Amino acid sequence: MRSLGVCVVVTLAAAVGCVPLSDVTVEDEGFAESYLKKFFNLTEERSPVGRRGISPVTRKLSDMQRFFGLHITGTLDADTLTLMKKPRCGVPDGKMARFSTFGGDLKWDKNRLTYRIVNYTPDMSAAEVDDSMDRALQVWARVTPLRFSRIYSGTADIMISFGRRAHGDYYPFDGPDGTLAHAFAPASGIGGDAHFDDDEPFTFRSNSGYVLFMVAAHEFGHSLGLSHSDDPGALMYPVYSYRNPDTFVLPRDDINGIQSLYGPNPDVDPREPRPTAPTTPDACDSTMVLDAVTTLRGEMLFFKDSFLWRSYPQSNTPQQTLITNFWPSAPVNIDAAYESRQSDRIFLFKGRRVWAFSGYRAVPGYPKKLNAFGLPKSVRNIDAALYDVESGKTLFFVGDYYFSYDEARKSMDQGLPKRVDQTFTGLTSKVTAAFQYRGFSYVYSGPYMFEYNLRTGRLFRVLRNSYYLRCTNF
Ligand SMILES: [Ca+2]
Ligand SMILES: [Ca+2]
Ligand SMILES: [Ca+2]
Ligand SMILES: [Zn+2]
Ligand SMILES: [Zn+2]
Repeated sequence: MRSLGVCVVVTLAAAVGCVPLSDVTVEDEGFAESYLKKFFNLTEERSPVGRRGISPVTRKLSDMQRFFGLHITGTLDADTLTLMKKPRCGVPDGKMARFSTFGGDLKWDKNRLTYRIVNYTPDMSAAEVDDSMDRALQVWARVTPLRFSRIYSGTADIMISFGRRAHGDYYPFDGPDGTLAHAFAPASGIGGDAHFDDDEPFTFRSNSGYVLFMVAAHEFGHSLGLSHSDDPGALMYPVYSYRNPDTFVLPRDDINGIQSLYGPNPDVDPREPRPTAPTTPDACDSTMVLDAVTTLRGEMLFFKDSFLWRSYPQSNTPQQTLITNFWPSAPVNIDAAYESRQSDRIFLFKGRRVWAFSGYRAVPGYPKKLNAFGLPKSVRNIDAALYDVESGKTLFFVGDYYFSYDEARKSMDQGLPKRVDQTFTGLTSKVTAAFQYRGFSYVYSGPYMFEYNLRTGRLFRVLRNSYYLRCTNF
């Protein structure tokens, strides 16, 4: 069982703005226990609670909470249960680490590996399946000495097949959702093989269904000896997230992982320009400059690069996730964001374009141009946006100036733009993000956050990013 990489890849099931569960039922407790057994090696033994009163369930709950960056309570709280209910990869998450490997000698002792696509899914054309598998293997070949060649008969190191339910190993699939695929760590025989659950809707590049290339790239990570990472940006994170297969670049954490087993690619020409491997922003980095901040149905969202953190009042711990997990069609590296209470929409700005979402749903007709908000054509991008609940106006920060947009009249206010420092005393450097929360307006400049009363213009405090976006490292 040690070589098993059962991978359940996952959909984001928690609703935007969902209300965390308040009551844990007996059913939930049973569910949680089987989750911990499956993924955190909770053993069946019903040993009496130790002298110090820490039960095995409490210990494993704490392990799980640590792995996923949740608040460590050792109890089955709402955040923990919500995370457990997301379908996920079946490989146990034992180690609390960025990348990890299956350990020991579970790696290939040769760099030339063969693969064979044994059968196909009806969801896609054979050419699309071939292409997805080939590119998924190249993801790993690009950063290692590993080379893959395809064979069409006989036994390959990596046998790739589609199946449903019981499919010839002792790990039957579970029907739609839940487990999407699984793969076995390097070894002879079934080792290295990757199986895909044909009860899933696989797709070539659409954001509905599961992108086969992404699922396969993750599984082949197991086939080569990687286990799961707790880095939410890593390909080897246990939870499936949609990413655009055409622009996917293997994250730094996965590169570090695979190179710890096989070393770097000797064929890389260092002069050749390559896309930089993305790293996952860290809330504990006190110098981090956020791209944008907004509320969304009572939560706070903090944007940085391809990620957002969501923080809801009931929770101590901001949850980091890919922006595309929320909204597959959303831009990344955004300039600004705000929530209009009037229309119950969130707007994301990047360059001259603006996207609109209502909950998880993309609002038809978007992206639109900035001038849909009455901003002059000369504005190429905005730095920040802030929706003022009291006046129903949205402030757009552009360089040293800001504009004011009336959400009800859907037009720009007269007499603007105004200088930022005229209204926001003490703010002398560039505005980088802004939002309003519980009656106060927060204007960010770099890693600092200025707290204002917008009506009086009074500056109350200068705070750090971490005031709301808490660093939860322990
Ligand atoms: Ca094999
Ligand atoms: Ca399944
Ligand atoms: Ca910004
Ligand atoms: Zn996995
Ligand atoms: Zn299988």
